[in-house]
Amino acid sequence: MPVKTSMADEALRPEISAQQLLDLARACGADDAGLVSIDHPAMDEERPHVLSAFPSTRTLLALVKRMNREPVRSPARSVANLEFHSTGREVDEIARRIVGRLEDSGVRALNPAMAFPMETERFPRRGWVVSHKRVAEAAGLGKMGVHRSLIHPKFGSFVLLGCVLIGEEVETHGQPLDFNPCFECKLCVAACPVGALKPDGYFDFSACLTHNYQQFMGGFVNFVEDVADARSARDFRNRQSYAETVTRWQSLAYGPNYNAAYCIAVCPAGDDVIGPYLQDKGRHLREIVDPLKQKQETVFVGKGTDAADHVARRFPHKTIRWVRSGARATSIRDFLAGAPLSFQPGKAGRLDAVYHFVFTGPQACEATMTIRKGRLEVWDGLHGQANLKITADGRSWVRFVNKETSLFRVLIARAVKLKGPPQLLASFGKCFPG
Ligand code: B12
Ligand code: SF4
Repeated sequence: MPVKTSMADEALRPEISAQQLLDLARACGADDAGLVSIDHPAMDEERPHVLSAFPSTRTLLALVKRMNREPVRSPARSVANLEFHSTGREVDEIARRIVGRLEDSGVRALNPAMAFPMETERFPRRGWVVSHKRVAEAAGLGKMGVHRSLIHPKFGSFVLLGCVLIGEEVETHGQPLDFNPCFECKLCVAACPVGALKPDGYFDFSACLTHNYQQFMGGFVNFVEDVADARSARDFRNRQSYAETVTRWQSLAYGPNYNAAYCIAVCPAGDDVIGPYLQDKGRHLREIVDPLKQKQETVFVGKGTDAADHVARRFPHKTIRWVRSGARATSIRDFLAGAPLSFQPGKAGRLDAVYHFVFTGPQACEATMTIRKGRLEVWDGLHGQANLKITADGRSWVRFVNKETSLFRVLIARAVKLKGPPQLLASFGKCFPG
């Protein structure tokens, strides 16, 4: 590809224009593309992760690839997942092709994965190198809707995202959209089998992860532990059904077996999508939303979770399969970072309390958690007047939250000490049933 090279002392530094990069993205197969500077304020949270993967990053080239709509809408998971995987592979190939072409022109660039593989030694904290949603939003390629996925103004929710990190500055960047294609119809809220999406925009991360990602990542760990714990083949079959074991094989052989992506399937937003919906909303419900809601299927939920209540109330024809949480804290850092992700607003009810945590030992640190009006806030350090103060050896606390030891044992061993009413610890536990 043509690259402008400046004269004499600048000759070693190739110059590339914004338009050349956007044209290159399209030539390599992207359906849309946009540019963001690494210095953009929207990149504040991403910057350290991006620079740690590619310290020379100056510009991010956001990529959009559209998915075919009907396969994504199908109640047949094999069909929808094939579309996700095929488009996902295309995104990775497009990004890799761009990097190759840039490298041939003397421009340094790097392609983070579309989704997998991830930096799994950081699981269950942040495993991804860069948040493609954030880059795409900042580049003006769409906005996140109620369902938390990016909605492209033309292709709607039926897109997968990628990006290329580029070691050069460009003269112009994209501008975020001045409107959100999401028009808050809440069809995504109604279709989600585990109620992960709330009408007010709250996202129950653990409900989504536990059901949707049951056959891989943390769900796979649970599967392996069942293999290890089983006393015989018959005992194992009581823990994992024949179909579940085969599904896990399929996930390993052909790619993650997502159990639902109904939030994307039912979304009518986007210029290419909305026409038929506006013409006949009843037909959209009958032909696209209802088959997913009415599908008789297994739904994976943790005991005592909001998701379990939701399935029983909204989808009694679906079969509940009780499972352990897919995400697990292995350190105090994980516990503090993961608390907002596993918090269950429905279980918090009217609880209004401030918790102080003082962790001792190698993982020593202090933190405050406030639960009020069904919301959890977590801060470093001790703030405000505590209703319950918990002083705990970090390792024992992690074992306790993972249910590897009981509260009785850690209290007797004085590995955990409470100052305040112990029933507040029970109320706290109910908010994190996983
Ligand atoms: C982590 C992740 C997930 C997590 C969390 C989703 C989320 N809302 O962030 C889970 C496992 C639940 C998930 C599920 C799905 N995902 Co996903 N996922 C990602 C990933 C790796 C990063 C997401 C991200 O940017 N988070 C950061 C911020 C911007 O997200 P947020 O919504 O503002 O806030 C949430 C997260 O920060 C999360 N969070 C905060 N801390 C942590 C820590 C951990 C460990 C995790 C996991 C999450 C997490 O909690 C916040 C509140 O919900 C991207 C790939 C990538 N590298 O970008 C794909 C991506 C977002 N996923 C995608 C898809 C398609 C899905 C599924 C449809 C999968 C499927 N086929 O069934 C579902 C849809 C769920 C939904 N409604 O959001 C697409 C979305 C495409 C689009 N149009 O936007 C992406 C962009 C992959 C891609 N390259 O196209 N996903
Ligand atoms: S289904 Fe409706 S509410 Fe949900 S993201 Fe799409 S437009 Fe927004």
